[in-house]
Amino acid sequence: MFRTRTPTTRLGAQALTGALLACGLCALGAGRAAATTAPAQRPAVPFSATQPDFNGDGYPDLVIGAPQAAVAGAAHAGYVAVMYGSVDGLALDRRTVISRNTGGVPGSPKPNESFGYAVTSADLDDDGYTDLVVGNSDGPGTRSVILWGGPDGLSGATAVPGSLAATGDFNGDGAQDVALMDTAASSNDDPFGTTAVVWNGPISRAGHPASSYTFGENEKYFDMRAVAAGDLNGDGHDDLVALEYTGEGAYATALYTAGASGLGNGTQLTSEAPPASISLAIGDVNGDGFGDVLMGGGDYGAGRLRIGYGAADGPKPSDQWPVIDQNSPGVPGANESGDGFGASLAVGDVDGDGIEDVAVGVPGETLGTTNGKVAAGNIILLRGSLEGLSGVGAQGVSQDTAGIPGTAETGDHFGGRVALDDVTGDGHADLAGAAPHEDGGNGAVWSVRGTGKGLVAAGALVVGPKGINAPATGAAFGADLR
Ligand SMILES: [Ca+2]
Ligand SMILES: [Ca+2]
Ligand SMILES: [Ca+2]
Ligand SMILES: [Ca+2]
Repeated sequence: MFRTRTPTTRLGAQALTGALLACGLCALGAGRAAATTAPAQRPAVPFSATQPDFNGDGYPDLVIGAPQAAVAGAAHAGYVAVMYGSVDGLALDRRTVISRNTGGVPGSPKPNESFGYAVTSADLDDDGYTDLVVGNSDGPGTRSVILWGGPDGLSGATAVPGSLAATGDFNGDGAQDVALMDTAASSNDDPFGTTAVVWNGPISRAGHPASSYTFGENEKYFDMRAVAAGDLNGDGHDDLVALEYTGEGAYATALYTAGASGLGNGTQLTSEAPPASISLAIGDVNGDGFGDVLMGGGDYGAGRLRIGYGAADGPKPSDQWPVIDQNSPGVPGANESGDGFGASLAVGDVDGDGIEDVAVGVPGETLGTTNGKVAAGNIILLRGSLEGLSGVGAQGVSQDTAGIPGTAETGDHFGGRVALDDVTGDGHADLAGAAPHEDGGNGAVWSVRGTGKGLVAAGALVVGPKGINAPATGAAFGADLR
């Protein structure tokens, strides 16, 4: 759980506002079913308070991965761009670009390392400033880095094992931990296998965790492809969900329920049909204090979002999970093969009612009814409520939405990645949506503001690599966001 210090008191105040609004909704909903009653387990700080604030000014910041960029002559070496939030949102001149070529970052730019293909954050040294974990895709055997937050933003770095990371307080001691997976994506029958280790926080800048342990007995034989962390059973320990390649063309998702000693062995949540292009997120979308598992995408088809609501004994079996797709009432757009509804997901409270909402990327969506722009892409905002996530109040945003910069074009894949960070610090999460294929594969990211009425076009901004003087050609800018 994110703990506030002096520079982040704005976030604390927003958390209080959100809680009061949520209680107001409880009162309004008093005549409804007992299931809407707020339980005692509700956390003191909403999940959305875990947003990254690297410079500790109270305004959450946005991280953009550009893993395919050439750096210092090394093709596909990659970098990350950090855009700092402010009362006016993001600005092109308020950013830091960091690669293996940046002073203080271990290593040097390496062809095909794809630094920045996966990014995640938490305050890992417990100094009140969020830190950033940047992964590479050249595993197994690769080493990621932690970039350290501070009053001037990110600077300095420490090498850590693995290519893919998830942060959370797994052992429930109040310090943020990081699960580090040394893994890779095998395209053969046999997985490479994963070495999964947790570094318990706080972690020193010299690279020493408070303690560490390995977890996941079966993962020695499986590849981990995607991960998400959050507390699904309300016991104060963050749990982990992972998408895994188990070999012979088979995929599954697994749940690692954390206990007093942290993460142990996984149990299977779902089996997935290949190619298992699943995105994972955890957030509390029904305001009951239990984190809920969100699984988006699923195949090259229309895509769907499955919701495993958390509870004291964890989520129900997955065959009982509700499903939302573009056939669901209120959800914009048509349910078509290839849309990839849910190929990317992000959780945050956009409308400020204290309940988390979900941005759903639909990067394969065709826009326009005649001569449709195939895979121009779309992002749909679904609202959380005390009854759960639904199509009620859903909104679609694309480059063809009035007031949004840019023009939707065939193959942009707008919505290939999404994030919900409150970069204006007003208590409403703002949308970041990437089109990694925009501009011939250079990529670009849009920032769209959240309000009490949802997403609005006013103040929308587009950030591309050229606009921040970063390497642009084929960069896949926005291939990951945090
Ligand atoms: Ca900030
Ligand atoms: Ca820190
Ligand atoms: Ca919940
Ligand atoms: Ca909300």
